Amino acid sequence: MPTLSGAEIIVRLLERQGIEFLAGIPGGANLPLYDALSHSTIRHVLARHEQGAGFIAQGAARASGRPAVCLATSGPGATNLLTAIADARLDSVPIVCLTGQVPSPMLGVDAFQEVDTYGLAIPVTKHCFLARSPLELLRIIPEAFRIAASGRPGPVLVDLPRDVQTAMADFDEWPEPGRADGPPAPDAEAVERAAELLGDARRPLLLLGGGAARAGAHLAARSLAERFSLPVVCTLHGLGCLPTDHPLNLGMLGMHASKAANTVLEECDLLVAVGCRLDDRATGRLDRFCPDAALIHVDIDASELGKRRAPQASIAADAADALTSLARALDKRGGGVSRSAWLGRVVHVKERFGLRPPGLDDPRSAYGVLAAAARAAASIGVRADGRDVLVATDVGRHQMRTAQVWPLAGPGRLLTSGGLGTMGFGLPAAIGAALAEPGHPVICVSGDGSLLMNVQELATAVEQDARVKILLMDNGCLGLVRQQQELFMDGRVFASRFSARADYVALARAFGMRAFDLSEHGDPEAAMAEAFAASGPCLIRCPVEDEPHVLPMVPPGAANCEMICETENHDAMEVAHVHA
Ligand SMILES: Cc1ncc(C[n+]2csc(CCOP(=O)(O)OP(=O)(O)O)c2C)c(N)n1
Repeated sequence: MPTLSGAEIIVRLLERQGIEFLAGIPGGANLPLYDALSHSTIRHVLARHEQGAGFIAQGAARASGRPAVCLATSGPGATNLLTAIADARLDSVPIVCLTGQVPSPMLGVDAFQEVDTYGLAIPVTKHCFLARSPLELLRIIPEAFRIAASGRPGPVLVDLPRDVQTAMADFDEWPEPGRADGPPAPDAEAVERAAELLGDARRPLLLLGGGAARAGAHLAARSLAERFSLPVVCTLHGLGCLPTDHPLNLGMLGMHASKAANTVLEECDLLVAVGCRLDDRATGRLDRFCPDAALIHVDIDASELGKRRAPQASIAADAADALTSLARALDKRGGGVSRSAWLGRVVHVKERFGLRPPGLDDPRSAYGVLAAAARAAASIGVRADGRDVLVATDVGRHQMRTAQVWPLAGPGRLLTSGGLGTMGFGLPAAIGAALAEPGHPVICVSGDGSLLMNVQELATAVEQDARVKILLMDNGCLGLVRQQQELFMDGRVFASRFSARADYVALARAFGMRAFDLSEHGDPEAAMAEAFAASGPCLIRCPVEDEPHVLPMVPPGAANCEMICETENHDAMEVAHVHA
């Protein structure tokens, strides 16, 4: 019968859970937990800001698909963590956040470093616990992991008053580690109804989101698409589900999609949306999204079905299971309509309206440097098991360019803050990914605005010798904001230029990181390949002063078909309906 303190119980439960490392910052209210951790085999990653710790955990969870852990003390430690938690909630990332709290008898008296962490966290977590006794931890900690990983994943917070960490408890048995519940099986009737709709559709389109990527549904999706002639579009988090050069792949939909993708959405008569929540960045003005289409919605989270648009059929299930059942039901029905006119139209639209980013061949341009980096990464990144580089981004123009042109070899390779759009995500998320998946080089595409939001984590990257390669797109401004001011505020650029410019190469070196300026290298691609192949972190400054706008772009509040394109500013899209 073990007799252990609450802090020791937590650490043993984390070990039993298989946690290999966690990120955090100690303080008075979580010191007992840190003391217990000092006797553990679990590696502690000392972040330099709690938001950094939260994003390190997120990077690890996104890259590995398993829940990851971060720690913070009470008060400012907990509030600093909240942005990373909210970000995990919107992007469905399983993290378990353990926060120190003032001793239970002092709760509610405005004690030193007391905030109502539980109350603050409720709206941004999937679930929240306030531990009241060390024995209760035997239930709460495995439950936190179960909830974080089950169904639609998300962040769970456990608030730990200091006295709960120090109190001793006797107990008989360790609980089983918390594991994800099995997903609900696809309902046969719902599958049948969906198969009927899909069987009869003349212009169907498959939309794959982060849920499809996370469920490993890319193979089932590809097979369905190829066998039943469905062109495919992806959300930001669904990118990589189909190879970039697959003939049925139209790439990303929505705000920065190709005109081809948004045109096909405009023309489809059935949208099969899988593992996505039809958020506004993807749909544009909702009442004008896929105006002629019926909707089949597949999501593991039943509360997403009908949340934004009423579906004609819906399946609450794991994406891979649902797509496999759907294919089986279609096989049983047999026959089906010819979709050759639709596929012909898609080929035409792709040829005519596919993305043609400017400067792709010039490694010193904003798009070209990414294309060169992707080639350099491919030359060193692919391992025998076929796993390649992971790409983390920050938020801004560089993020959308990466989504547009980085050729992803599989799902889940792009780590990016899609829902909350949090600048400062990139560097710490890349560190977490590199630590969780040490075989993968991780490339972090950042902007000079975003990098400064969690620049302190350069120290963490160096300390951990994380294999993170930062491609810093240095344009001296908050590029995406400036773009919006130029396009939508009649060119009134305000508060979006930096008049004081940092020397980022010197800054990285000051943290002990290797760094170089791409403009000083004759062959940028070779210089990047060399940097990517080396162990440890590195910063590569890419000057992109006169970058063009990232286009196409759907103006805020507009319909996707009102996107601004390269050549025909503000012109509505040509839409030719095909009734084959
Ligand atoms: C924490 C946070 N604050 C503000 C914003 C609003 N915002 C979106 S993009 C952007 C500019 C990003 O600049 P930078 O990182 O330099 O990237 P660029 O657009 O220049 O490529 C800003 C301020 C945000 N997304 N996140």
